Amino acid sequence: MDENGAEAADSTDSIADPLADEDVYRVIGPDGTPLPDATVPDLSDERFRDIYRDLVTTRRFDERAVSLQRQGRIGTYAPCAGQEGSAVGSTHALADRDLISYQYREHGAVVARDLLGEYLPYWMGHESGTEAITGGNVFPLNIGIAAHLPHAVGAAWAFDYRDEDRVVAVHFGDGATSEGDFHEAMNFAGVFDAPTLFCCHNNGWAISVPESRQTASDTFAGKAAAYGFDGVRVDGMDPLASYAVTRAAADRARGDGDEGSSADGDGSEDGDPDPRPALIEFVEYRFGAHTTADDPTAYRDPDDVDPWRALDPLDRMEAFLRETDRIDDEGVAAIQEEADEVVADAIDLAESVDPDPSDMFDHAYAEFPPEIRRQRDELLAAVDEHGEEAFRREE
Ligand SMILES: Cc1ncc(C[n+]2csc(CCOP(=O)(O)OP(=O)(O)O)c2C)c(N)n1
Ligand SMILES: [Mg+2]
Repeated sequence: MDENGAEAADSTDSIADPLADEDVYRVIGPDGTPLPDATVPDLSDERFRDIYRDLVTTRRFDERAVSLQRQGRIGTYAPCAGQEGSAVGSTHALADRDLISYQYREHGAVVARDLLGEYLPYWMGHESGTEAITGGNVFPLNIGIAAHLPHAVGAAWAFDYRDEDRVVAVHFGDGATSEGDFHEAMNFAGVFDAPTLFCCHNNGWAISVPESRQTASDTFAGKAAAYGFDGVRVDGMDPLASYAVTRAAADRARGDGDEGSSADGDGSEDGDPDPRPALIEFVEYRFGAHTTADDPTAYRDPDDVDPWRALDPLDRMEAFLRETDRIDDEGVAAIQEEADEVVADAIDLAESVDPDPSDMFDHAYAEFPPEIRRQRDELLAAVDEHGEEAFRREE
């Protein structure tokens, strides 16, 4: 106990054995073999390979993005290595018309929507990176923890109100569940049947705060009970389990699920279940730092990562594809080459953005407050006097 009566955070009490929890849904084991009681999703060979390709592309992007940050070519970056399975698997389970709203680490969702080049400028400080992805039904990423959840539920409610057959998958971390916005959004979705999939990425940490200090609940999924809908735990490092659970939840949110329920009390007797939201807890781990500005050795033992590395979603998916004769050495090499190209093209595209310095003042205020206007005018006058080149960093 410290002087405030709080027990010291103990990194060893975050999940030390990733396979110990029996309530975590899995389709493939650590070696990629389908588990005896699991149902492998009924997907085409091409779709299985596409999922693998998106995992490989996301990992490649992650490695390049960290390297670009080290070279000063992007500002800060939030690595996702280890967490690709949930973002990619869940996005493949959605229709293209469905909306994705995410925190800042679920890059795999953007890769699966084929929007990497449009998105990367965000991390380079360009406004265009937040704007372009909306065309692919992805909301701009959100850094204010949980602040996007009420917006996501609002969008879902609007889809329902307009009778559009669309759901919203909103991604956030375990840390976000301690924010009021999380509870307000969950409550609203539960009461008004807003077709929302609350995708909680439980990676065991909110920067340096371990899961044990984040909640006294047994699980994050269990929090759904308070709002009258289902919560489910799934291995977020198993892309196929992530797919299966998201698909079932999306069907349920559309009112196409198997089980009827009158939890909202509308007593519908049309044979279809009432559409209900869902909370999906993806149990996973980030292999690297919180962001490129973080040093995880300050709060967790590097050895803690090893049991999770054994569940690497890329290795498991590749092993599954090889074992079921869906891919061979040549196929793996071709996918790696394709991923390299997609990432290189995205970087070229992002680095070709030629921003106007005055962009930084836009999009926050409809009308500039006097102080902001003064700063903007001063910058524009200086650019006029000295030329834009004078403000560019030497490469
Ligand atoms: C409202 C708010 N408070 C604090 C922060 C600072 N902050 C940035 S990331 C983070 C941790 C979030 O953890 P989690 O939701 O588990 O997501 P993860 O980073 O693990 O993916 C915090 C507290 C913030 N961005 N927004
Ligand atoms: Mg977290």
